[in-house]
Formats: sequence, structure tokens, C-alpha cells
Amino acid sequence: RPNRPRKVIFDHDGGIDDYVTLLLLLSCPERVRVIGITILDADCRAELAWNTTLKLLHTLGHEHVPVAVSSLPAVNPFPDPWRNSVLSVDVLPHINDLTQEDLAPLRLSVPGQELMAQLLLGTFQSASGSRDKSGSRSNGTDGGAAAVADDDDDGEPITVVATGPLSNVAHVLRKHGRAAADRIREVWWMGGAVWVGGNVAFPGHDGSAEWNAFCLATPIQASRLHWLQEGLADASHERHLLWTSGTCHLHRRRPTLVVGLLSDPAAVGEVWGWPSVPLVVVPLDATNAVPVTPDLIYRFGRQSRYRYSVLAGTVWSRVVTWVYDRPDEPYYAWDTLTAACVLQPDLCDKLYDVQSYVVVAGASQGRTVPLAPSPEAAAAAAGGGEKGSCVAAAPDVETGM
Ligand code: AGV
Ligand code: CA
Repeated sequence: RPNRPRKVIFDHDGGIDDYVTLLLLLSCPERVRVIGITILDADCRAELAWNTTLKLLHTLGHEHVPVAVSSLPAVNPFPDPWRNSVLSVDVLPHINDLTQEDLAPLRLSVPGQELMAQLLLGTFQSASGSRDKSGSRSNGTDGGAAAVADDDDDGEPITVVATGPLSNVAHVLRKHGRAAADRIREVWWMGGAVWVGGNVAFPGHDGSAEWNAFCLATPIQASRLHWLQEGLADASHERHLLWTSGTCHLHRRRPTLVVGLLSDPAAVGEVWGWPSVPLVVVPLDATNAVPVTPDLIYRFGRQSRYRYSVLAGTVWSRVVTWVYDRPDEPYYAWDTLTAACVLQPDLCDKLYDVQSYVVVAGASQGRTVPLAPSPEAAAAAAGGGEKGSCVAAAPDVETGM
């Protein structure tokens, strides 16, 4: 069949929008089949996020999807008030018509990064085979919500949707190399801020980085900085970069998306060092177009007979007062836009190639720096005439630490 659902590993970090993203990925089984979920202790308390994720799956009949918590630490931990906000989802009555005993058999002891590796390598064995095996081979045409996640591993490439720091993906590639890389169809990542300001507000930081990139960016040795500079000119390190522009609203108007090439092997983890793994990035340039507004949440009311919509609207309602509390920096559907693009590729209607690198130390740590002006700026500078490639000189790489 030409249009089989994509197999997806969802690698999240338990933020409010990460849960709406989970709902979105589960809600469209004819396009996406979630075969596993890994959780990183970054923008959440991971144990609680594990609970919440299992409760959502159990409530919606997806308890066959394996879920595991990563043991990898966050390099730059997220602020505690954000990490704590996962509790406001975990307590929702909608997902609590169950007991801890219902969840106990769903808890995998394997660490999240190991689950990701096993799913990619095709070595994952469900602990409770009898539960998962039922009908798994005969239901090929069954696109319903009860689709079976315990894969008969047919070698089909897997899409990773990553909505936190890229630590798990980087770890798996570092440890298993090509064996894992070759199974990855694409990595879609929410992270970075290319031609817009960042969202890190941290003592000593200049605010130019996005949190998921900041959290992961690690200092690297001076010898590798040289390689990083060299790598900028090496097409084999080019990666996709995706962003939207314009002031559009999710669900209302089509965002204008831009895909470009991101070049940087050494900085945001080893992920970018794998020429065979396409990385599609959805940075703040894109997600700035999708603030979570009261208007957006009101519209879920019209769909209140649908479980997924009730849940999504309820989860969003946790952050609605941000439009008063922080009018200049509201909550955004950061991760949800990323998954929406996987589900509906024609959301991206304007695509560019751009090279960039990541600052790995100093006041701009985690900043994703483009080597060219934005297409809009380039067009303005060229007066609409010439189409030159406008590649800027590589700015200095921060080495201080
Ligand atoms: O930078 C966006 C990323 C997304 O993956 N996260 C939240 C989304 O899940 C970090 C973040 C930035 N600003 C935040 C964040 C805020 N004000 N509250 C919670 N998380
Ligand atoms: Ca997130």
C-alpha cells in the first residue's frame, strides 16, 4: 500500500505542549503509528511525565505503546516552575479514572535511550507478549485507534519526532552508529532560533538561544572547533532546517514554512554529524506564529463531543492566563506545530535551504546561527533583483568557558 502510516518514535520532555503533541500524534492512525515514546528529564519532572503519558495512553486505548524514561541528564536544567507544570496535567480527572495497578504493567524498566535504540535496531521485545500480540499480524488494514504498536519489524524506516533536547537521539547515534542511523527516516526536532531572538532568559545568557538547543549545547574541545569551522563548508554535513514566517495562527491559516539546510556536526550533539540522518528543524522562527490564545482554546468547545479535543483543549487551558501574565512572551504550540507538519506535510508551503551552526559555550550558548540573512532580508537587500546566495562570513565561534 502506498500510503501506510509512518512509524514514529515520539521523544518528548513533558511540557504542556508536549502532551497536546502526543494527542495529535495518536489521533491520526492512518498517517502516524506511534511505536514508542521516550521521555527526557528536561522541561518536566520525568517520573511524573511518565505517569501522565501512561495515563493518557491508557485512557485512550493506546496502552500497548511502550514508554520509557531516559536516564540522561539535562546539561542546562530547565526552570523548576516549568518542570513542575506537568503536575497540572497529571491531575486532570479525564485521565484519572484508573489506578496505579492499571499502570504498573505498562512501566518498562529499560531506560528511554535504550528503548529508542531497541526500536530502531528492531530488537525491542514487549514484556507482556500476550497483550501485544493479539491480532498484530492480521490487522494490516485496521487503521483504528487500537492499532498495534508492538511491531512485527518489517525494516521500514522510522521517523523520530523530538520535542525536547536532542539528548536521546544523540546518545543512540553515538552508541549504535549506522545500525541505528540507517533505520531513521527523518528526525523532526522542535528547537533553535535562527533569524529571531531566543527564549532563554538566564543570568549570563544573552537570550539568543532557544531552550531545547540551550539545554543540549555542550562545550567542546578547541580541536573540534576547528573541525566545526571546516564542517561549515562541507555539504555532507548539511541538514534540513524548517521554519515558518508571517503572523499566522495554527488551525486558522496555513503557516508559511521554510526548509533549509543546517550545517553543524559538532555542536547540538552528534545528531548533526550523521550525514545519513535527515534532521528537520522547527525553530522559534516557525513557532512564533502559533501562540496559544484564548480564541484557539475556545474553538475546542465546538468539538467537545470528541475525547481528543476535550483533552487537548483542557491541557491548553493550563497556560491560557499567560496572555495576561506574560503578554510579550505567551505560551506557544511549539511542539504541536512540529508534529502537525509531520502529519500534514503541505503545512510547509515555502521551503528554503540555509546553513547554520550552533554556539556551544559562552553567553550565546545554544544559539543557532545562520550563515546567510533570511530570505526576506536578502530579497530586501537585493531590491528584489539579484538572487545571489548571500552567505555571510562565518561569525566567530565562542570559545570562552
Ligand atoms: O522552547 C520551546 C520548548 C518546547 O519544546 N520548551 C517548551 C516546549 O515544550 C521550552 C520552553 C521555552 N519557554 C518555556 C518552555 C516556557 N515559558 N514554559 C515552559 N517551557
Ligand atoms: Ca518540549
